[in-house]
Amino acid sequence: MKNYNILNNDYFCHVMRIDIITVLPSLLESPLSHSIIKRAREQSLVNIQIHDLRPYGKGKYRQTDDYPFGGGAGMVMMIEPIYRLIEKLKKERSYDEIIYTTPDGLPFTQKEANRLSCLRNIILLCGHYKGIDQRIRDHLITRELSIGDYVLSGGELAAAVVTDAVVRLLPGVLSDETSALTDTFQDNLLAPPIYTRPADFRGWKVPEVLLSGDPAKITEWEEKESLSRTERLRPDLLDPTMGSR
Ligand code: 6GU
Repeated sequence: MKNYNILNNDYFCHVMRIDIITVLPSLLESPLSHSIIKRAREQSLVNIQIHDLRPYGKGKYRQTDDYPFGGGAGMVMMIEPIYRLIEKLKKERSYDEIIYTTPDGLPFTQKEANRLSCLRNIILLCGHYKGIDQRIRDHLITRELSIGDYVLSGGELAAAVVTDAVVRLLPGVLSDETSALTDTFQDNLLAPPIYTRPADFRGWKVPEVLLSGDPAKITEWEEKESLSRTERLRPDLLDPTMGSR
């Protein structure tokens, strides 16, 4: 097992725990129950708990949202249900970060995924439609993250994205062959093109160099392709004045 995650110097002692709070648990179950994340959970490399906020709702109808003060369209998630659930979780363990997924949060980047992967316990609170009572953000939330400049109908898909990006970085989740070190963004470069058999499909040929068997030449070609792809498609990644990842 390759421990590229050198900051996480006591990772032997614990399993990262991610508690996700949502009014739509089923929206999160499936994205976090397949492939790499599924295996990571089965092997206890991460403990992901999805919490339905509904039972913590108010009154007979377990209400979790209400009309906004001052009027306007849309409902706002109420303080009490979220407060009750977060307090319950906090009594059981301490949390390094309580994250709210929202389009007006800080941009979620590979750098942030790397940072979160070094933490022990985190809560992800999924925003819903219009948003949540500002006092939750002021008093309970420690970080607000957005996955991009577009609006989703809820924070669930964003929470699934954040969880996926973090879990695959945990020690033991990826094999040597699929090491996160070669990912697009890990070095601010896009990945080079890849190919498999057949070497010639109806005249669509694999680049000659990849069939050469010369590892040094192949690496040189891949680095050149990475760089030219990045210059062409994402010049912002190469320009440090346009923000770092
Ligand atoms: Cl985190 N939530 C929502 N609702 N929309 C988003 C987002 C988050 N990130 C980008 N768009």
